[in-house]
Amino acid sequence: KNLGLIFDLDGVIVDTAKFHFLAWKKAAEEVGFELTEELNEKLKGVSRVDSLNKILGWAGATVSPEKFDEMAANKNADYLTYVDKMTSEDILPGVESFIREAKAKGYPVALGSASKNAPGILKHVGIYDLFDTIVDGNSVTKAKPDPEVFTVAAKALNVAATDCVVFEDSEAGIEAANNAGMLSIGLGSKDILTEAAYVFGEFTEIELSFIETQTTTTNT
Ligand code: G16
Ligand code: MG
Repeated sequence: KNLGLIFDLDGVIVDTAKFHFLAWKKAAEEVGFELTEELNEKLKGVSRVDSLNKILGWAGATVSPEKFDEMAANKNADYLTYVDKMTSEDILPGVESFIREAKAKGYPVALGSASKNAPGILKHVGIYDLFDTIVDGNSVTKAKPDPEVFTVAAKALNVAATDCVVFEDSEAGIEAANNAGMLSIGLGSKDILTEAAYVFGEFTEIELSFIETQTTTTNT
């Protein structure tokens, strides 16, 4: 069977989720809002513009279009100061060897990320060449939970959606994978990723042989 494996970036391959949180927290303070880790879950996997819209909504704040663009640009600049310090040591445990094992078995591998910074981050940590295709915030218009990022990735891999497995750390991303008709594997907490077909704490707990035996039809 020709499985296609699709990996989210932030929170799955690298722990940039904590950097997004710190940068959004600072941006939120500007409109007098304290962003909690709990609310931050709703921003994971969500595009930059949609994230800022959510924060402004929670804060009950309205800003001019110019101010909106400035806040988004400042958030990204802030975020990139953290990214600049990243090295290969910031790759999350087990994920690189998991991808290498899958590739050795001939399975095509894609990145499916909402981030416009995805190619830069992958180059930064030295695993850009590991992916057969990269679909990110520069190549899709509809943000997760819309399935677009994953359906575009499946097409590029030339694998049917029902034969694709998505690895995701966010509620929006799990929803997107389910909407695409793919098998959704959550990385994180079962209490948060309640819609995922399976949830694991980290990649060191996932056997490729287990993934190979699963299909979406067994759990939707
Ligand atoms: C990610 C993060 C989100 C972030 C989004 C856009 O996606 O999870 O928190 O807001 O990318 O990132 P950027 O501002 O770099 O374009 P993913 O899909 O890799 O988890
Ligand atoms: Mg993510």
